[in-house]
Amino acid sequence: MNTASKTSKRKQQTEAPSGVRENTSRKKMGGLSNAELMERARQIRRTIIEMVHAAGCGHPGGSLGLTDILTVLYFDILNHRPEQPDWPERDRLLISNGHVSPVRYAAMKAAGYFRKLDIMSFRRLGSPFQGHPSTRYLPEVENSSGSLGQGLSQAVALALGLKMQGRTGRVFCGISDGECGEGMTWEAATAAVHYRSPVIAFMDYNGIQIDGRTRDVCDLGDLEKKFSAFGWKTITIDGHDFDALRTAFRDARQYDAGPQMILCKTVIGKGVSYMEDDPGWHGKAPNDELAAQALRELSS
Ligand SMILES: Cc1ncc(C[n+]2csc(CCOP(=O)(O)OP(=O)(O)O)c2C)c(N)n1
Ligand SMILES: [Mg+2]
Repeated sequence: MNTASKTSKRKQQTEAPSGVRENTSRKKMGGLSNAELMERARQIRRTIIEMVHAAGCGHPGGSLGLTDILTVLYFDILNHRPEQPDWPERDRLLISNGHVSPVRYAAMKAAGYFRKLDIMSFRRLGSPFQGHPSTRYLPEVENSSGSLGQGLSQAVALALGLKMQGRTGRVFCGISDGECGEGMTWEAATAAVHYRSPVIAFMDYNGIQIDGRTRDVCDLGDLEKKFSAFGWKTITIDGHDFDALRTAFRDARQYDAGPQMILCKTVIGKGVSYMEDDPGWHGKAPNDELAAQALRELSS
């Protein structure tokens, strides 16, 4: 069964009961104030903590660090239809650093996806919400991941393909700074310029990877200068500033003559005091006490 037919099969299963108002289109989701986006981000952060705590494993740090970015994308930028995930004209969001699956699942759920699926089954045997997303079990996620460094290549090619087909949807792709230690990232960076792929990439630029700070593990240098030197249109912004994020992504939509990289300076573990900027929270679950503290800090 191909992805499209799997998606429509799932769509039939997830049809909302009559009378239930769906959170349908960008029109309905757009137009949110920064305060409203912030509130959604807070709820998404709570869900991340609950999912990882319930599973007893997972990656809370990068997920919390990316929450503001994904909130802006799903609620203000992406042209998508949660009730019709295989809509051909949709924007695509690929996430290459798949370990941040908690934020992806939680943000998509908040935006109206997975209406009849339980994201709290995260990481359980047989759950569609695998630790690293797979289109085999969850076609809505657009790309499978786990092996770092591959998503940018996929996105570069997909963006080019959609453009050649005359489709209006744009391709967004999240990568991490740790992935810039992967050679394949730079092959994608080269090809994107050669073929003028209109991909809109953004980086979780938190200065941290699995073994510690990127400058200590394998110094990546100035990543804006590197992408710029490869020929990408680049900008560095604060990945927790809603105005900066909205402006950068909106501006990016206006340009399709080549690849763009929005480098988002983020803080790993953002929103939970004991996780912030601590590489130790790259990939472990909080215990009962720490989860309760996190949820207290994330209460309104
Ligand atoms: C090809 C590949 N090599 C190594 C790993 C193991 N690994 C998992 S996460 C990670 C660190 C990646 O850095 P980053 O995404 O920046 O981490 P974060 O900021 O989320 O802590 C590594 C090396 C992997 N998943 N895939
Ligand atoms: Mg990182």
